[in-house]
Amino acid sequence: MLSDFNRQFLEKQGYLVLPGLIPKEKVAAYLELVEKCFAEEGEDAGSEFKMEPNTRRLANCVDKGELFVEAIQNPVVLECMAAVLGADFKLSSLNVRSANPNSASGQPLHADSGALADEKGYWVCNSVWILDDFTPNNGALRIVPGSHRWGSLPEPGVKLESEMLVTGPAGTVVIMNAHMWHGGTDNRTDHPRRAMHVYYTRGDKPQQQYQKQLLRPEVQRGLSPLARKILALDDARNDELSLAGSGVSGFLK
Ligand SMILES: O=C(O)CCC(=O)C(=O)O
Repeated sequence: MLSDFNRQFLEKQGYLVLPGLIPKEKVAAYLELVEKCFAEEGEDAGSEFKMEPNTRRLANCVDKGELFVEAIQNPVVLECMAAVLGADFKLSSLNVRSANPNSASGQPLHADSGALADEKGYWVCNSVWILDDFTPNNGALRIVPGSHRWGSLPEPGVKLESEMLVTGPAGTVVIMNAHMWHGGTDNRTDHPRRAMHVYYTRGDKPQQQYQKQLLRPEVQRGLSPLARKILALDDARNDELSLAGSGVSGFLK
């Protein structure tokens, strides 16, 4: 499914924009589920991972609805993950981030999990599922193309000419080599800017959120063999890694 052109673009630039990957009706269904979770969780929303000023966040989403379980198995996204991480990868976490209206929701540039590529190569790759159109004013993602190849992390407050804003309609998925420097921006509109982060890591690294511990038994019982594999539920190496120390994400250490 991934053309040579797109594969090379992802390798070189560190990102790939996939417009229309989520059909309109699905976007609406995700938004409904996301808002239901926010309403149910109230002040606690996001607490399984981290809270962030001027945003609403959800964490541990695989536990929170069949649609989220479906998201981690998207074949196009999985193929992109394999292109960046190699064949041995798993879900690290599935979170939602909603930049609040008229707020300083911007983030410093960062690489997810503060990750630098190691001797085996890249080990973090994210997919940003756009649920509200990303526009120049509503807190769209900013990225520094090519920075995943620099082997360094951004200094606090750094601003680069090569930085660009990723805008696009709801239903777009942005694949992001998560070593590439990136961050959210301020939302200067009257509406929330909501996106899902379906985040994967290489098999020999800990999950940001240890799925086996976080997913309720009834959820685990209902999963397909593919979903179990992606979640590394039957992988003893992952148990050891993830119990030893969970991989924190982004600048949210
Ligand atoms: O939602 C976004 O625009 C980016 C969020 C991000 O990079 C993060 O939370 O680590």
